[in-house]
Amino acid sequence: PALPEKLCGVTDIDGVMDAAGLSNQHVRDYVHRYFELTGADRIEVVNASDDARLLREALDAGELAPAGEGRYYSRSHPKDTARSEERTVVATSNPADAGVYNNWRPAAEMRPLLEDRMRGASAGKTMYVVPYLMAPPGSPLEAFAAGVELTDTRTVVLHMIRMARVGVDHVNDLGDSFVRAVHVTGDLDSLGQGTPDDQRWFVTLADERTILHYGSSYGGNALLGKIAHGLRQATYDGWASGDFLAEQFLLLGITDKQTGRKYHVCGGMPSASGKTNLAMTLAPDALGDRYRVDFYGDDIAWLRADPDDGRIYAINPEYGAFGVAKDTNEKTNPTAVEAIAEGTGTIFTNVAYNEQTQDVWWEGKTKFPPADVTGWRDWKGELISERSEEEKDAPWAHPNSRFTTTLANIPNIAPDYENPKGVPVDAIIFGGRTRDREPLVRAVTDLAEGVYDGLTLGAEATFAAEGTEGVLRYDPMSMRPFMAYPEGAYAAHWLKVIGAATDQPIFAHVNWFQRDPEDGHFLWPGYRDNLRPLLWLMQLRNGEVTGRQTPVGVVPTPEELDLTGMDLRPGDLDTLLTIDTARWQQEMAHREEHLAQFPDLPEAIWTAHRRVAAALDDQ
Ligand code: GTP
Ligand code: SPV
Ligand code: MN
Repeated sequence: PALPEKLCGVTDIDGVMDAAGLSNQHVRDYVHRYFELTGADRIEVVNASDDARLLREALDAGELAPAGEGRYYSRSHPKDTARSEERTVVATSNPADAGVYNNWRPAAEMRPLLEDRMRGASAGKTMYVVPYLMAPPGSPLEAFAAGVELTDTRTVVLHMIRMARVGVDHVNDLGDSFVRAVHVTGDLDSLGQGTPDDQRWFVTLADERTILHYGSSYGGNALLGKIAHGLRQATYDGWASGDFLAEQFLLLGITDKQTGRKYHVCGGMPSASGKTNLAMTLAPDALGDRYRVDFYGDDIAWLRADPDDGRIYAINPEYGAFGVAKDTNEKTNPTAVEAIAEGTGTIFTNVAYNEQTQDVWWEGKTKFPPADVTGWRDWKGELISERSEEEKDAPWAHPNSRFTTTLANIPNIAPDYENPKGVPVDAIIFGGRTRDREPLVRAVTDLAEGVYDGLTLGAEATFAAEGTEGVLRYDPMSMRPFMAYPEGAYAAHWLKVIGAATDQPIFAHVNWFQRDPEDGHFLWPGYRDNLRPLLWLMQLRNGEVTGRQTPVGVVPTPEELDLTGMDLRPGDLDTLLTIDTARWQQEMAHREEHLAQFPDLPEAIWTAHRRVAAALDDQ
């Protein structure tokens, strides 16, 4: 049906909401309030079935370009290409909610600040009303999963339809229990991004279950169901309700076809450290047809203890994948290549684009960029053929360029990925990019030591300015940018939720990124071969192998790892499985400083730290 148009300066908002079947009065009041505040010209209520029409409109408006059959290309503003941690705040009314990483501010200060920025800022635009659900319908955690994003940008809507379950049915019967998520893009040309006069703010008013984001239309800054709700709001809700954990975790299943056993592994790796790749992995061909790996999720998992069988269950609240394009190719990730093929509805953002052939390219898609540069433009839209001598080696794609594809496109999607209950978790793994010290895998069988390991997760500093060489940028449980309450309480909540399970998962720390100190090559080839240490971990959990006890956990013996078909360099395997005591002792001093930042850290975590330190000293 044709939507009522703006009449004499007054849009018939109620008429639009009636026509779309949006009946929840609390939602309607919220829409009215922000329609007036932002000064939008029109509203439109979105259901997932609007996708085809919105795509056509976006193509007509030049917001998207075709990237072959059933695929799309978009470019973000060049000053708007990633999440901004400095401008991200969690605000509540309780100063005791301030932690080290959550950038806490008083809600009473932030709400007016954001609403001032948003006032009139959507003039001339359409306000899209996007009701969504961050959970499989019927999940025990559904009460925390519903939200309504209001956004003034059409491509954000198209991303939301791919990344979340979208439609009015998800919110009509909920009364007031939905997250209010307002996104206003602002004038990206004049927001002073990254300068002392930065105008952007990305605020989660956690105890009001309200998200106000101003000044970006990219990724986690703008798709509010994903990071702002699925992580920041949900991690706060999980703590406030006492019921669950929300973590930046991948979630996968491994089926041993020979025995019929199925295992589920979830885990945290900091942003850009390999979650999507691990969840989309396939069993290495060399292992024959013995194992199947199922994708459940690549970025967010919500975890709870189930009183019925005493196990930890995990769901992926998302409905799609927002994956890093760089280095995605047939060899590293054939699953991803298929998930983003023509006909999948995939949207690429900030890769390179050929306007004549409608082809896309990014660093690592092929070894070298296309030899014939005719028609190719880089992520900023500049013609490659017109690059100056200084520009000629610059990347064609932005390093944080991404693809957005819906879960159903992923060839190894688990058959039961929509099971509302979720799946029982056998192992929780943590892994960061570390060039030395961390072995390929070390298992941790004690709960407090596992939580301690998560809290001391880090990735090596990538810029000299970010830290001293060899010192990690700690990223507890890979949640540093998404932390919403104090770290001491976070650790206690972890001990409580996982401790409530009578059949607890095993923990492990993994590292795919050890390098040779001489020539810098990766000691472990990674990607599909990462299944091998996970298989060992499942065997350890089953008591089929014993490994070798070290001060920092149980490490496989070389014979226990299935290395069929690999040709590791001599010596590399030894390094991959060795614990360098001196290097670890250095690290323990840094950990002590890191943990000391958090008041109220549970004593069990300190005990675990001291136990590891003492075991290293005994070596
Ligand atoms: P976010 O979406 O930002 O949270 O990132 P992510 O953790 O999902 O990381 P992703 O899987 O997209 O990988 C990030 C980068 O690491 C990509 O360029 C990958 O190609 C690379 N990578 C992933 N796994 C491996 C691996 O096992 N070995 C090596 N050497 N690189 C890897
Ligand atoms: C991350 O940065 O960890 C992401 C991408 O998953 S974004 O949605 O932009 O936050
Ligand atoms: Mn992520």
